[in-house]
Amino acid sequence: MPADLTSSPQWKALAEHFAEIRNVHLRELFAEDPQRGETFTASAAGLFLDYSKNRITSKTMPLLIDLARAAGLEERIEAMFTGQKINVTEDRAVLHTALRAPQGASVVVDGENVIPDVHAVLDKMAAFCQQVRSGQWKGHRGKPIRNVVNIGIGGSDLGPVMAYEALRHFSQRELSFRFVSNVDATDFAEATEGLDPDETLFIVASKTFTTIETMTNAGTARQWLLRAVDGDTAAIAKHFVALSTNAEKVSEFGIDTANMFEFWDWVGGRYSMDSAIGLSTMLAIGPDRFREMLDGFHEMDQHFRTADWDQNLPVLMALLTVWYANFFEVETTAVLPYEQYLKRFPAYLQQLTMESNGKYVTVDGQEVDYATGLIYWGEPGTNGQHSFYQLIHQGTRLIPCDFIAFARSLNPIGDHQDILIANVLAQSEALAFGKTADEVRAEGTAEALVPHRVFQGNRPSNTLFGEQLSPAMLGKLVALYEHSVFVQSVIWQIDAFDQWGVELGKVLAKNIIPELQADQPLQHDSSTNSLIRYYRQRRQAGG
Ligand code: G6Q
Repeated sequence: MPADLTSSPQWKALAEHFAEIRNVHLRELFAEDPQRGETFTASAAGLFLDYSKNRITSKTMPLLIDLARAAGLEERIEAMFTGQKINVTEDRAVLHTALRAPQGASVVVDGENVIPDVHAVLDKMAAFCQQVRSGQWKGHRGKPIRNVVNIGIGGSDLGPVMAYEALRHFSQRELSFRFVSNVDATDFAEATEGLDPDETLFIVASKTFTTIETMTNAGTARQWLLRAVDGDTAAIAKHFVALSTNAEKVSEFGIDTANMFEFWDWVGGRYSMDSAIGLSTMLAIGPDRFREMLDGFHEMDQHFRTADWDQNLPVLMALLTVWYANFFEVETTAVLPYEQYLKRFPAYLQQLTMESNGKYVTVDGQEVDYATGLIYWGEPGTNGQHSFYQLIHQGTRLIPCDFIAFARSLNPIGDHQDILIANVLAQSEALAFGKTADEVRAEGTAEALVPHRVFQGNRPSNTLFGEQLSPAMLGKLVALYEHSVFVQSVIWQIDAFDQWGVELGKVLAKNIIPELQADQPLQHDSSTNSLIRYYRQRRQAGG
């Protein structure tokens, strides 16, 4: 691995190449090479990636691949898959790939093969889900479960919410699913509004079982249930289950560890939707479809591990991200699914990408002198076209886009799908090629309006196409981005699997809570002190 990335020969070669092509327009690149739309593509695991509308020539990807090789990508991939402790700041293995490995595989951590444990938990989850879904599992007063409320935050929420929305089509519609994450009581109040406690199951999802938001919401849920059953704590066993690594805290809370579904410290929160944290997903779609999702993840894992890098979807997407972040100095990227079921996918990706690669020091603690993680954002198309796309088309910033689309709708009605797909294709075309002043004039536009109606184009995008959204397809898509994030981190030499940045605010909030609740001397900065006083004076109505 180069000690200093930006002075490595591979980086310098890229900088020189960038100087040559920075002003070259996609119009020229397409005109020069009529095969471009076929050459710059790759397919794997039922996903087709068209990356031809990127600002690259035939030299670019080989140079980026050289950079990845020099950064030790090959060894890092193997280190991850084989359970080495690549999360160095937490001294942990990073094994989300083991969560979807087939029975019979072997991944050894601290001398032990973890795969049998993974499958034992999956079996326990499946047995539980079958009981709940069939109505065999009864609440405390004998009613079957109709409502499932997942309480969790961050990695213990975003994956489950996203997956539930994405796979709603495959869900058991008699069961309703709600998600509580925010410590703002409104979240709990609205999520439980109208629910019958006798028919409600709470899933407390927390790797550590110490997260203040989740523990506060879980405590409130317990009171909500106990109020309905005249304080009979025996009801908890029928209405609460836990997803955690911390059995001690789970039983301290009052949940029988027989109702706990375990995972392990080598599963990072934002990489946990395919662990026990996915219990709500399995309840919704059933164990067989959950297995299909895991198989989709695994297929992409295998592709990532074995395919040549010039045909490797996660590697290609990661290298393009590095290209834009470090050479074009792009700051954000938009993820634009043309699939309504993926409406929470951009929010999910925000955590995956930004918590993983929002780091300013390398694995060995050196401050970097290059940009790392991009800002991810997005909304489903076509909605975004009628709001923020304006800035992508005609603003002053370069925003590479990932368009995601499927050939077949899960709800084929009339010609909706053709209209939807025409839009996604039209957007990437418009972004790449734009509209010149001559073209605008030729339409008879008044001269004063010409500049307003010119589209400069040369705005890059990837298009990811699949046949149809399914549990397996979702697994492939998530794994694709997980591995892309990892490849980026290897090049940037950062630890993609820790999240120290989340800590400071948590500690400070704990200190402030008692200061809000009782009058006591304040020793913060003058701004924080005065905000605390403002709140204290107003926290009670009429106070
Ligand atoms: C994810 C982060 C973070 C975490 C939440 C919830 O990678 O670590 O988002 O998932 O803070 O943590 P618990 O699951 O421990 O409650």
